[in-house]
Amino acid sequence: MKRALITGITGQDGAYLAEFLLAKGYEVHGIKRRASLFNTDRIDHLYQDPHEKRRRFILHYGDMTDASNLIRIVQEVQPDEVYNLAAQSHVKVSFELPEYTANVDALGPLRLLEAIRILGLEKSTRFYQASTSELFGLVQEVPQTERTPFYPRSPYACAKLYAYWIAVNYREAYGMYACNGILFNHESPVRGETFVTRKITRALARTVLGLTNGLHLGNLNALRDWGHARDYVEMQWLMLQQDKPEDFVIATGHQYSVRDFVATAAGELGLALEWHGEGVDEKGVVTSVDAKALERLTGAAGASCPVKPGDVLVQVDPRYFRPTEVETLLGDPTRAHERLGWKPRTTFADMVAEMVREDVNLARRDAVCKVAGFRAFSYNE
Ligand code: NDP
Ligand code: GDR
Repeated sequence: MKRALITGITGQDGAYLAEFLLAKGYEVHGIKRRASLFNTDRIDHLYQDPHEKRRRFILHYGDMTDASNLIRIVQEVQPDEVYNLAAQSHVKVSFELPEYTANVDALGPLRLLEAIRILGLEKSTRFYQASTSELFGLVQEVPQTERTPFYPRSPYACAKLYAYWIAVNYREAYGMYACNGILFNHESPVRGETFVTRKITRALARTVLGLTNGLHLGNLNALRDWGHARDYVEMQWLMLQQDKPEDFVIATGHQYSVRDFVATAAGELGLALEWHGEGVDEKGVVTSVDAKALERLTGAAGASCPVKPGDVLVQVDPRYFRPTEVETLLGDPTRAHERLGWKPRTTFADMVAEMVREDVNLARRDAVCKVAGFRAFSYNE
């Protein structure tokens, strides 16, 4: 049985990858951080009781900033494959936490690679580094391939640039099987709530169920190549199954704007939008509400929808602008198609629909509590 170690297992990709590897028969070990609240929501369905004899899903407390901890875990697990997914992964937040981001996202992978080397596992343990299309930043070429020059535009991307090159260097210096997946944005119903896609689907779902009132966004013109996380984790595994380690761009080859994303998600809910104004004054205004579509999705009578034609659904708030923005990203995944036989399965429209559906379900649960007037039981009553 192959043994995999996943850092960042509590994150979006970690959860999908763990599920994927378990289905392939792997023993899966993951590193989770100590937190004051439970932080394992995304992997709770995979949990196996520590008292079970033949457990294949095992979590270890750890942190990418703690080298001795990483050495101990790697020694204990003796992994065939290490997937380094852990990161402070929010680009905007990295401007506020630049040093911490560098510590986790740049030095973290170095610590992990060193742990493998110190323990003499450099010829037996394969290493995957979660690299990113953010490396292309101020793009030098469209579409971006494995040969497009990098131009990082945030502390996050600068840290990931170091991580990219240190993985290449350990491959060349020590003959390690280390490779970079240069992944373009990928989303899912378990995407973090502050990334733009999930922020949109969550806010729109909550709006039609009367739990909130539209949303504020930053740069509506940003263009991204959005795929589904479920498709992309398969690629992470495939990259570690080759004869020799190589770096690959993973993308769909299709590009949409943030504005397109809003319109597609709103359309899924039966809301049509028109855009008025420009720049910080731009607004997304509802032009029509398809009560039947809404009813199909939410279960609530469409006519009771609090959103009416003329309502402002989206407003621009400059607080979400970034000091330096990545305006456009579009990947060319030809190499991955040709060498690994990989193609993304989920279309943009299907992915948005799935995210909207799941957020509607979550919002319905909250709406039931609101309508039924849930009140915690008090022992003094
Ligand atoms: P998430 O933000 O959902 O998950 C990040 C994971 O890293 C979480 O498990 C988090 O733990 C963990 N983590 C953060 N800091 C530390 C630390 N100091 N020590 C240990 N673990 C830590 O990211 P995604 O799943 O979306 O992305 C996975 C990786 O892929 C990241 O490296 C990201 O930068 C990269 N990437 C992502 C893309 C995307 O579009 N999703 C595209 C390209 C690259 P906790 O749950 O406790 O916060
Ligand atoms: P990104 O994802 O920065 O590409 O990094 P994010 O969803 O945060 O932003 C995408 C684009 O949308 C614009 N935007 C907003 N973004 C957020 N978060 N919130 C807003 O309100 C908003 N309004 C507009 C942004 O300016 C940006 O242009 C993600 C992360 O997963 C990284 O870890 C990963 O490396 C890259 O994708 C590839």
